[in-house]
Amino acid sequence: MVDKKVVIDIKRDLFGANEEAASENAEIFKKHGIKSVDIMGSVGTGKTHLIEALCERLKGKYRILMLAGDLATTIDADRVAAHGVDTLQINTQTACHLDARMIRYALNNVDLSKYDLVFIENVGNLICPAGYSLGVDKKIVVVSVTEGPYMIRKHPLTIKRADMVVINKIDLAEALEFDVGHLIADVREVDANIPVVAVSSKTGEGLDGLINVLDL
Ligand SMILES: Nc1nc2c(ncn2[C@@H]2O[C@H](COP(=O)(O)OP(=O)(O)OP(=O)(O)O)[C@@H](O)[C@H]2O)c(=O)[nH]1
Ligand SMILES: [Mg+2]
Repeated sequence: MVDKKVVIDIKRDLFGANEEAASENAEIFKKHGIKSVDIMGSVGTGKTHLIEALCERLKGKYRILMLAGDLATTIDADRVAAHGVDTLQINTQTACHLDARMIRYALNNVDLSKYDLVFIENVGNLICPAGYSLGVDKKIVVVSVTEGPYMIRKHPLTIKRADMVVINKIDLAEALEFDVGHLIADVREVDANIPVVAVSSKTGEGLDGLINVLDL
């Protein structure tokens, strides 16, 4: 008797399809000479604030497009648009992350000849976005001193899948008795070589260094 049971590895299928779409996105960015950065991090770590600060510093050098991922609202896209930067909000409705096909849909709906740098703000969440490649040059994770000292140790996978770690809100470290050096040491435990930059997107401290490390 023929065994007609077919086992489909849904996880492999799902992630495989995303990887394919991500490779195609990478080709699209390359074809248009666009640099691209995916910014991940928990809710409230300062992803939008960081993008606003970077746009202020970089909008004279690059024509920037910002894609904002959130379950609902256009709040983050509106905040960045207030800096004179083009934005597009992607509302995922139920999904806890952006995926490569959502980015493709967005890219298909803009004139890419108008841009040379794309910032993508992923959905506020330290877990899901790390599992989905978007086809960008750099995937960075923003943690901040307000989430407590254990974020890195609790989320090693996200660090492993990132190209860079940004520690934000260092202006608050003293008041919160937060040891930034300790957090950097935690990152080093997970990945000895990943670049780590400590910044305050509020005061601007560390942002020039971050721009350097991002090669922008
Ligand atoms: N003191 C201080 N506050 C900051 C800094 N960066 C962001 N904030 C504040 O932190 C809060 C959250 O910042 P957002 O930029 O909205 O954070 P987010 O990561 O985009 O949040 P979601 O999109 O909701 O996940 C806001 O009140 C910001 O003003 C910083 O460097 N220092
Ligand atoms: Mg935001």
